[in-house]
Amino acid sequence: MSTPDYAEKIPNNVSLNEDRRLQRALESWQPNFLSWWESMGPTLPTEDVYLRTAVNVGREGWAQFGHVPMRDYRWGIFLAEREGDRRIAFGAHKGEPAWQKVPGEYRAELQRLIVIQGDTEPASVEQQRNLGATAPSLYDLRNLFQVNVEEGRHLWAMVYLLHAYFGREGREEAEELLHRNSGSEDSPRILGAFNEETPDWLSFYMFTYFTDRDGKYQLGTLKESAFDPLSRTCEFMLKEEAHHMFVGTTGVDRVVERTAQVMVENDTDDIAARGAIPLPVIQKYINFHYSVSLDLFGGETSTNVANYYTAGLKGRWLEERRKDDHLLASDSIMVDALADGEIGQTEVAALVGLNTDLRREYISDCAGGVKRWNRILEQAGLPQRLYLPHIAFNRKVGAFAPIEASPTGERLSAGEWDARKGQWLPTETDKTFVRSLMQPVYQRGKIAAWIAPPRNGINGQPFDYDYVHLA
Ligand code: BYC
Repeated sequence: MSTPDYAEKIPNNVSLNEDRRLQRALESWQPNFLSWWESMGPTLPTEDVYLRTAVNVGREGWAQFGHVPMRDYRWGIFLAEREGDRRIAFGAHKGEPAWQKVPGEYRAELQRLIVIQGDTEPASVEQQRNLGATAPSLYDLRNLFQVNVEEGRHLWAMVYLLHAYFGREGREEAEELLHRNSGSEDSPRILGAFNEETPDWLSFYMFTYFTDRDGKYQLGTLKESAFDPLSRTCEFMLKEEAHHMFVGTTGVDRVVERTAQVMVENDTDDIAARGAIPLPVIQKYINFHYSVSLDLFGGETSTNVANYYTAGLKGRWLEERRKDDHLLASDSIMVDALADGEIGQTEVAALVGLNTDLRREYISDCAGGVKRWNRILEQAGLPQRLYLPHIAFNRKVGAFAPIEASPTGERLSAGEWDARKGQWLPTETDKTFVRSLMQPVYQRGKIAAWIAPPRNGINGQPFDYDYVHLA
């Protein structure tokens, strides 16, 4: 029997062909991944899709574009190049050389972080699997599939780490990543937002804006990790992640643009009957996706995160640009909290407040999108504005989980919340309406009536390019 050429079969820059044990382990995982992709991945049958495939890690030419059948997409393993003498930038091991192996004392925590990260990647593919059936254009359909295959590659990235560095337990966890499923009663995905549905394209753009952005920030903190292979993997994943957020940002831009246009043309806010999405519905979708994404950062205070930081496993956003001692042992931070039952803040040790620190970075980034969308409204001459709801609104994790609050931060009783939540979160009627607009448009250069076309195509191609060939 000839030896399979894994350097070919699984494109990689980790010298897979020099490690037969690892090759075999990944060989036995690969068919399981493919059968997961077949049963839980995109449902719309396609012949091929104009996809970007990662082929290298340098600054230039790291990806190539071309029409490929999705099943033949090359899910490769790519780590950013190794920095010669990388030193740990924070925590108790600050200044020591970055680790090339997993220290025994931190094995369990590192494995847990990698499993949580890995679990989100296939979850999002599962959440988005039916969206192809209602794509507003071939351009959008292609972007959906691009996001899907890259989330698949990010799963590979985490599975590589589990297989290469965590022995039998790591291999078992890699199997579990294919067995848990988004929304499953028996074995759901680990984090809350990844068990929610993505049933329509407005949800998809909101998800790629708000939830993929959590991915950006979490990957940014893992990129600081003392465990060098994790750091290098995350660095490369962030490159792909940028496109996912572009899809979200410009997707919401285009929905708002079309809404504004229809409002102005008809001189009314009541545009549902005219086939566009009313601003209050867009606001409710923002409220939902933003609040469930805030939950993804964990509690406002967390001893887990303090331990991760001190151990050097997970840093802060842009750790090396912070002007402090990178130990934080004697610092404090004000975190959002219930103070005497009121929504307020309290002072805690900086280390236990690190989830809050990261969430704040994320929140100010999110505000950028709202500013863009409001500029679109302003340019259309409309007085309405979109906003981010209060941090205590609709929270299921952390300090505000036990209470209810309005989008402006007014504390509510359970009864008031029940009576009013339909004003703030998408109701069944809103969702049914949005879904009713979701009719597929598969003709080249055509677009659904509820969204504006993009300004530019992908990789210099025009909007009317044949981005997807349906089967
Ligand atoms: N749902 O100590 P705490 C992405 C659990 S997205 C359910 O405050 P910690 C992507 C928590 O596990 C990025 N449970 O939490 C985006 C803990 O359980 P134990 C994904 C939750 O550990 C789009 C307990 O509650 N990556 O890449 O400080 C498409 C107490 O919590 C949730 C990561 O998240 C929740 N939302 O922080 C595709 C990075 N939140 O210990 C991909 C890795 C918390 O009591 N993960 N819990 O059993 C981490 O850094 C941290 O584990 C978390 C939580 C930030 C998630």
